[in-house]
Amino acid sequence: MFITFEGIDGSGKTTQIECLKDFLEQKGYNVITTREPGGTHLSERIRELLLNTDYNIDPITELFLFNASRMHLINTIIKPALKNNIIVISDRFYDSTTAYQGYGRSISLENINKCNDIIKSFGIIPDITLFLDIDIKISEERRSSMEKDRIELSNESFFEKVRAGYLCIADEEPNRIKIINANRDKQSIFEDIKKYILPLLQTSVK
Ligand code: Z5A
Repeated sequence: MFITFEGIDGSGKTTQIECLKDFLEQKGYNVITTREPGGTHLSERIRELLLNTDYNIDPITELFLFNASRMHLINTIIKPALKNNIIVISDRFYDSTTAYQGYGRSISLENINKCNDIIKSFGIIPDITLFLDIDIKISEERRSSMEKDRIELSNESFFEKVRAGYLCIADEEPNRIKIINANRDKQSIFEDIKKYILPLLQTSVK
């Protein structure tokens, strides 16, 4: 099973992924977690370039770098793990590209979909995507003490567009993408996540 988490920065993805991994492992499942951009040595190097504030990266270059990182992660980690019935939980996947580079950076959705279709042609499509929907102001408060990377330095209107984009994507694929109110405490959010994941476990091998 392939589970992805999406949401704007500071929506609590990392926190909830850790909870879900522990929960699934206690139930006896094999689980690996990964993140985008990153997750392999090469993809982590691409991540460093993408988030480095020294570079001024145009939107199309950014789009290709995210996809290069993704392809290497798929071939190196995700595909082999799924083949071995390991549950893969990824912090972000191609919905991030649609939300950030498509809706946020205004690259045409036609071009975004062309890239996403190449990725999908390798058969790696999330079984479920949990979109942690958080108010921009609350996410900013949660991240106020952290240093900002190149993308986090974007203005509030960029993140408004990204959030609106996520809501459009979720509207288009309600069976796969579940919207979770992430403005609440950690435990309440995790209870909702369990409600979506538990029914899927019946089809997964331990
Ligand atoms: N990006 C892109 O543009 N296109 C793409 O295709 C892809 C990515 C794949 C990756 O950044 C950047 O790349 C990201 C999108 C872009 N950019 N931006 N901006 P990243 O991986 O470094 O960061 P992130 O994914 O955006 O998230 P994050 O900062 O790591 O946040 P998070 O994982 O969602 O949240 P967290 O670390 O679990 O929580 C943040 C803080 O809030 C932390 O102190 C927690 O203890 C606290 N927290 C968590 N949950 C709660 C609740 N419920 N209540 C109160 N406090 C909480």
